[in-house]
Amino acid sequence: MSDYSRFYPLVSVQDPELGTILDLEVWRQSSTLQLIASENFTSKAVLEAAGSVLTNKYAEGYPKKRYYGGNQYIDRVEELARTRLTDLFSADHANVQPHAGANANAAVFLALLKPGDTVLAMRLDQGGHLTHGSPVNFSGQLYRFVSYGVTPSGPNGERIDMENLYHLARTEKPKLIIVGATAYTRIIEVEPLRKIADEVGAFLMFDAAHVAGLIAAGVYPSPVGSSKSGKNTGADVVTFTTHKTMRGPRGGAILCTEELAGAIDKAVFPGLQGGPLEHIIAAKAVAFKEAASEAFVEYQKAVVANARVLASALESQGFRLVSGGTDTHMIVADLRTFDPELTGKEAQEVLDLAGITCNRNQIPYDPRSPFVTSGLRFGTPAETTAGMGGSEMSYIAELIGRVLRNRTDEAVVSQVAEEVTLLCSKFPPPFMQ
Ligand code: DSN
Repeated sequence: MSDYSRFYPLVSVQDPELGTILDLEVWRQSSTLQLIASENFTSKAVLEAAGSVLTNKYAEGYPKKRYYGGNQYIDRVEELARTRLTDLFSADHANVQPHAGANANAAVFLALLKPGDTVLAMRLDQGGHLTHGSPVNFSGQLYRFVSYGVTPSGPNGERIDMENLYHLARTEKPKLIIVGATAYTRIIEVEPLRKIADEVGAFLMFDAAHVAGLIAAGVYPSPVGSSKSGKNTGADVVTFTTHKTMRGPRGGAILCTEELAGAIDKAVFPGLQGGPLEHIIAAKAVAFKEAASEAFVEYQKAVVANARVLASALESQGFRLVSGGTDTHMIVADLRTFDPELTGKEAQEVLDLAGITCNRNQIPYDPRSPFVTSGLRFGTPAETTAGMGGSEMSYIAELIGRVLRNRTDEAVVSQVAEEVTLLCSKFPPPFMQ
């Protein structure tokens, strides 16, 4: 391991205990493969803004409506982030204060629902998110969630079951319909959902946590709605995280129609959060500027192209792909065709030993529990940022197949780990460059 103290010279001297741990994480991020679909490498400018003096400031409230003095420059930071975000997505209104995607979703529920209200959302075990009504999450405890899922596997299978969704919308009369998922590899078109929401008088929320960067770059259709002129053909609210395909700092954001702007802002603050993290909001502003560039469009096209190559190379290794492939940055692989005995848990652990970082994931109608699973989820955002392309994706699939086929053979696991280190040394993440 090299000396990474140049990244945190004061920490390494003043707090060597923490410095050593940071060294290890820098080593891990730069010398092993980052294939978790919800992760990315930010630019150095994003890191710099996130580590800026703005962390010293209390700014409860919103620009020009703060509860503390001394916010004249902070206001400009937050205004910049909001304007860049509304411009990027042609949105009526943006709130950049949510500390995370879960907070963004919670704020929407607080703004639009009363406890006990019915919400229609995607099943967690078929691709949905914890905050979409899981019984162990506040969402499932405060609201009455009804879930739709995906169609059975087969040609064009494992897609959102629109017939069932429509049926549930008409019979359950939800106040809110949520679309958008954490393990769904196909494009979700907003127009038919808007029609269903209008017919049953529901609000429509699109959780774009995973695909926000793809949307910003125009490689995924925009679900963002507007109430400014005529009929809204998009979602009433779009929530997302800023650290996945958006490639910004860890955090959340909300876009909504002009009509809902006041309610959403009130729900974020004072409804849910206190002082905003203005250093993170500054880093979001940097990321939103980066996302408006031509280079970002090219990057997102490469993310999707890499995912397609990785998907088909994994299929050649014997994995069945949920939905048969991907339109996005993400792949969900069913391990049972590769080896019926292999669980997602064991596969994730062996891949970790070989320096290939991904996460186990349930597949639709998975007979195994969420802790064990029959699937693995992979994503290309981080390694595409590091500069990898199609030939590296094919090679990675071969490494994954080789190590999982020989998972009890320590020599093979070590050999793959060495090859991973060599590969990663040729594609350093931005913070190493
Ligand atoms: N959205 C989850 C993921 O996709 O990893 C984290 O909450």
